Amino acid sequence: MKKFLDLDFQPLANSYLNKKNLKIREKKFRLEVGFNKNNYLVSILNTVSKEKMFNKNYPYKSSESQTMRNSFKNFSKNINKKYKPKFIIEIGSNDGAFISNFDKKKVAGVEPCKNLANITKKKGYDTYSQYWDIKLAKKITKNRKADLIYSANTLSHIKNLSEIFKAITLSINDRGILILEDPSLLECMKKVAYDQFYCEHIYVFSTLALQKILDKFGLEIFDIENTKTHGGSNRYFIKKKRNNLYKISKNVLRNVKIEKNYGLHKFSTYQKFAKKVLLSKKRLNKIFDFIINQNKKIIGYGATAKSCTVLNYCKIKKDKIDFFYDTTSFKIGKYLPGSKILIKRYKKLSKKDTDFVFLGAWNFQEEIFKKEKAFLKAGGKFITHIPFPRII
Ligand code: JHZ
Repeated sequence: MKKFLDLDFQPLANSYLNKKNLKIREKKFRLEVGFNKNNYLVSILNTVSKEKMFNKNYPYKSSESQTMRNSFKNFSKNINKKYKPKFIIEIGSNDGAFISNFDKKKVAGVEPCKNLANITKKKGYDTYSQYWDIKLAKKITKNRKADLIYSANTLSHIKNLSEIFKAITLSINDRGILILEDPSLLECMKKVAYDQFYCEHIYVFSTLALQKILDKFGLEIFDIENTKTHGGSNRYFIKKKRNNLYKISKNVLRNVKIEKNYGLHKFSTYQKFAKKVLLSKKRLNKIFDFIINQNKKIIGYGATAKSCTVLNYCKIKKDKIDFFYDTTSFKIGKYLPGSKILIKRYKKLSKKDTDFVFLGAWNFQEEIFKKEKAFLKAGGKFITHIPFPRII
């Protein structure tokens, strides 16, 4: 693994602080990103134990955005129509944004964060509040193997991919499929979205890297959908190599070609990206300084895990952003890690309250701009760093 990016010392992205903990020195780790020239995998170099990140206090809920609820709903309909699965397992079921679209008898969720697992358990969904591994896979599939395993924004969080894929291959039947959905490395590079890297995102996958990894477990990608969620993701349709039910779609070769043309198999591409990241930091700070020098007020919108990387890397603290708005109950009244900026319950934006809004949840720009039409019409401005720092 060869390092190409250094994002400084970072606290745990989803460890929001209570008021009483503000004075306590936070644990930080060095956030560095590297490239493996043998399997093309891009990953962070220092990892944090899963128990420290994914536990009963996990604050992120997938159902918090209309975009994600719609995406899961539409995709569930497609799955039922196309594959007619009788038994589905979701790895990383969070608060049930995906599984709640299915008949309770047909799905099982796996979610190690107890606070989230309890939400779907209460709704009557079979939910295993454990980390996905071979032992758990055997337990869940003791009486029936899965026709489909789905996992969105979860695999990029799990260090031991070998255990994961072994558990998956023994859980799906021979006609069964695996669908993985994770942020696309290509989109991350193109958008200079360096905030896709934080403690939880151990990997940001390319098709090139995933193909190499899957090959070791007798698995292969037979189709790819490029989706808009989370700043541009790939939805990979995967099968056992010996399963001849599905033909390999042209989309697979197309994605591989595009990634190779961009140079995702070359270290020099990542070195160029690192230079762009440095420039992005300088420009974002210039924008903040320009606004603050005019005595204008800036607030944040969407206290995302991604914001943690940006704010701590660019050293933007509460002297620059008054507070963040967020809709997530677990986050309200707490403070962002590192920058210690207060998170307030979301209120519709008004030009009377603020002049500028830093878009922490840039991946939901469309949804947010629709919601805040009145603010924009009144001359309110957003600040974004994607794909380059600017005022909108
Ligand atoms: P969002 C999390 O990352 C963590 P984050 C995790 N590691 C991951 O991989 C991705 O999710 C999938 C708020 N919001 O989705 C809600 C509003 O307040 O970009 C959320 O707190 N108003 C599992 O945290 C945050 O913004 C709104 O209108 O980077 C969005 O977080 C909308 C749309 C969102 O993920």
